[in-house]
Amino acid sequence: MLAEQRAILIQQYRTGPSELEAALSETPDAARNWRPRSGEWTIHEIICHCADSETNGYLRIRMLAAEPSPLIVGYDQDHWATMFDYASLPLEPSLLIVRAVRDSTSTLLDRLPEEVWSKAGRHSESGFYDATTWLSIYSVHLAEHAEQIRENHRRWIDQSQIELTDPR
Ligand code: NI
Repeated sequence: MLAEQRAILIQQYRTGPSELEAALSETPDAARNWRPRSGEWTIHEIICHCADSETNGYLRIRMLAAEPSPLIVGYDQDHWATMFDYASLPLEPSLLIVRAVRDSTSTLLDRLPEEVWSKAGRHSESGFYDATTWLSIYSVHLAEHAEQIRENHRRWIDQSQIELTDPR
């Protein structure tokens, strides 16, 4: 990957928390715990997932940069959501975590030496994984979840209207 492309992805990574916060701020409280469908996350759970995923990402890029043969350990994100009962967790610490992880790691990314970007690591489930793999995934991670929040919100509005017009 060219340094210019990388700089664009790092910039996307940096602005992720603002996108997530903006999407969340547009949703009313009543929509945040609404589950679109069994097995899908609520808006509240999406935010909690972001905190856990981003902290994994925080550690992963540091392992990739600093360790000689980095091993990235996969995890079952749906299991984490039920295991840690995301639905009952407070939202604010998760938002603070996401913001702090990204602010801290953006600075680190700007300063990584060139050779780090192509140093091979391994993911316990998906195999080959290097810092460029990492950046491709995490640069869009929060933007994708911001879109998922907007989509949940749209669907919540739709079903609210169905309920309102439903003859009883
Ligand atoms: Ni995710």
